[in-house]
Amino acid sequence: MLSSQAVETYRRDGFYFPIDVLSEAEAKSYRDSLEAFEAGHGGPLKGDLRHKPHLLFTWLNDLIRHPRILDAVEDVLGPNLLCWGSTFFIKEASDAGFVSWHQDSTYWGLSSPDVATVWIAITPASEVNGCMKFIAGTHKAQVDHTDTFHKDNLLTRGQEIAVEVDEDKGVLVELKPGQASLHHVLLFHGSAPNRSGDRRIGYAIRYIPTYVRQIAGERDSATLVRGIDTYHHFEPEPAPDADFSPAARATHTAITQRQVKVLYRGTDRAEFRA
Ligand SMILES: O=C(O)CCC(=O)C(=O)O
Repeated sequence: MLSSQAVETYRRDGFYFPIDVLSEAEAKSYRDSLEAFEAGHGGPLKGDLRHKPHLLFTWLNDLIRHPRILDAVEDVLGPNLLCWGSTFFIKEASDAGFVSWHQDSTYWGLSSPDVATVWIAITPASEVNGCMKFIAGTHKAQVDHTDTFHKDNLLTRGQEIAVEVDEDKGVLVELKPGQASLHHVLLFHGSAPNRSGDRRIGYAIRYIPTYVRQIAGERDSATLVRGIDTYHHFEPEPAPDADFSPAARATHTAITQRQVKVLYRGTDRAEFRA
């Protein structure tokens, strides 16, 4: 899927984009599915429903296995792949929500930096609506973070990088609906508020090779999406039998409650905020 030059760019810079995954019409149908659910359930998707929603909705469980996505991820992480997580990053129109500069690795508790995110634009992602910004070449080492718990920060702890970030070097990750970016778990990235009149919707999927382990918390779970898992470091996760079914909700609640303990370890919080 990725050219050798694209793989080299990913290894050198810690990211690569754009990758054409869905057509604009397919991206629109994902938006429609999300918004049909929201319309029947009291408004914008919130809290734990934004996390691991592929365990709740069949259409997202299909998306995490999309061959074009997995082909690109295989090019950088190899053939045996688990989906460890996924998150909707939704910024409402003219909303103060933002994402501080951070490295994903900071609180995930994973044993290796061989972790990649595919962020799919369900709506356009532009400078005006608060697309992500990446800083090339910052994926070589973990740096310290400070937890701010800022009310408008979309990250769990509002964590931000504690060293100076040269914002002028930020590369705008502008994407059309259906396009994706790929970024390394150590890459410095963040995003500004949405100043447009429409929602900005992105769906971030986190992939790991099967040899990675959870080293920070209780036993963790993940979904095998390609190849074979000879390590069994993660409990296998069931795909939802139907959208938002009682069984899918029970599984999702149990799994996200366990995950929240890892993400908030060392604090007195135990609930996803955004
Ligand atoms: O959607 C955003 O603006 C930020 C997403 C992000 O931080 C991530 O996918 O790791």
